[in-house]
Amino acid sequence: MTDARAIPRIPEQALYSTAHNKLPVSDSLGLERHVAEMEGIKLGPVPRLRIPPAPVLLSRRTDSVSFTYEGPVQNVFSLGPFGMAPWGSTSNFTDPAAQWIWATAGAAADAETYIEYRFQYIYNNPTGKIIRATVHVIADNVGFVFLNDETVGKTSGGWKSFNYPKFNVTIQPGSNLFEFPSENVGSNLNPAGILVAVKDDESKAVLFRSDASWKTGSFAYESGVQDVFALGRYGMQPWGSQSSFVDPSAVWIWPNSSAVTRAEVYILYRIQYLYDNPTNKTIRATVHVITDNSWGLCV
Ligand SMILES: [Ca+2]
Repeated sequence: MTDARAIPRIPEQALYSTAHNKLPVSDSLGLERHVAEMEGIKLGPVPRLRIPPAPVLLSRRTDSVSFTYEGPVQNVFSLGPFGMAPWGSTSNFTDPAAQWIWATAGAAADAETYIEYRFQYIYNNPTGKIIRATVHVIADNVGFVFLNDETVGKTSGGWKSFNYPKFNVTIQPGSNLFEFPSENVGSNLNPAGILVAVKDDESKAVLFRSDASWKTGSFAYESGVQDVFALGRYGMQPWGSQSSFVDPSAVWIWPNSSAVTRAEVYILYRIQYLYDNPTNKTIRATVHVITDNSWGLCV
């Protein structure tokens, strides 16, 4: 149960040795193919790589987009307009009508820290043309700006400064998904919110601003999941009960029903469980895991 085995792969040195270093480094699949061919291994056709365009390419694209909100979403809470306490009006924010929003009510006074909320807004550009615009954002405390699944930039504070974060973006024709994954920081409950306005660079008109119509995303299972098989309770063979596992009612599971006696090796399964915390408070917890054979944990 302790023999962690590495998944075999082509050593990195082989990919970047002198013989191959004229190949485009970004095309790692091509590199692996090239190495395989040099070693006399026949491979099937290369699947088309889906490489997201770099931001510079995005600004030239004029194809229509139709993004939708990501995951199950709920409405945000509007905390109040620009100028409100505790943030004040020192920043001289570009749009005084923008509202501070957060995922929990009362966040202008107190909000949990280190919980990431993904604030979302879909802007429909009906013009049939791209719009060059500027995203103005003040975050209490930190986060990112994403546009149509691409990272635009990082946010951090700004309510005390004229120099709060601003980002140039290109809005495509169609439904554009703006996302602001944000989190409050600190060792105790403290104020949290984000304030956003997006302005057309040419007309200087506000295209949209943060208000109660925004959504905040929560987590969902990733697509394509299927049920696991229950193999039997803790204590069962071949694993036994020597570990004195914390919960004897826990059940051994695996994606394959015959895994007690026989399971494929070197296949990485992503086993997921969605825990819905109904308390509206942070829960500090310990994860107890026994795995045959090796594992990693994402929360
Ligand atoms: Ca804060």
